[in-house]
Amino acid sequence: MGILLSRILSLIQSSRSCRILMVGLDAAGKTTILYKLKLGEVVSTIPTIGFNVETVEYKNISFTVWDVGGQVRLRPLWRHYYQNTTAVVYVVDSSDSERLKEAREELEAILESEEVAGVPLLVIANKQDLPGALSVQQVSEGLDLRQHNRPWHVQPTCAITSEGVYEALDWLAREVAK
Ligand code: G3D
Ligand code: MG
Repeated sequence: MGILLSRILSLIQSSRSCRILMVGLDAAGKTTILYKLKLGEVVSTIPTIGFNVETVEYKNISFTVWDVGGQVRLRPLWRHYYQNTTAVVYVVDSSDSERLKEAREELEAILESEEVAGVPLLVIANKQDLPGALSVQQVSEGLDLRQHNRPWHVQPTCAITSEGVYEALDWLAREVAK
């Protein structure tokens, strides 16, 4: 926690605004993580374009969160949120190996957008507490992360207990500070 705070403070001192997109399939654990970060009030809105978006603002850092998957027709609308993105956080339910392929397809659909070209990618391999959870290596391979031309990192977490959540942000903060 102390490390996280100091990283966040150094981000603020750099006075650059920092926009973080946090996405993933529904039930991956995004909302849980957002609340665990305790950065501030989580605001949930349903813009006219028709999907639920959660945001948290903390000084000059903003998190924007939504569910991907299932609705290919909505994808073009997401681009509205891509502009000036500093980092992408992709949350995966590690216990849901059946949907890992879908998770990979949705991730690829986001990352092919030029607005997020080269932007660091943090993958959160969440729900590590559940039996049969995929390992970091299995998640990396399942998402085919090596194909991406950007800094990336996979962090195992259990959002319920916050285990790994601050380490995840620590990686992110270091990348963003570069
Ligand atoms: P989403 O915002 O990505 O859709 P949520 O996902 O944060 O709403 O989480 C979906 C469900 O998974 C929630 O359960 C939540 O408590 C649970 N969950 C989140 N992270 C973990 C984790 O690390 N381990 C376990 N075991 N469960 C987790 P409910 O029952 O509220 O739907
Ligand atoms: Mg949610």
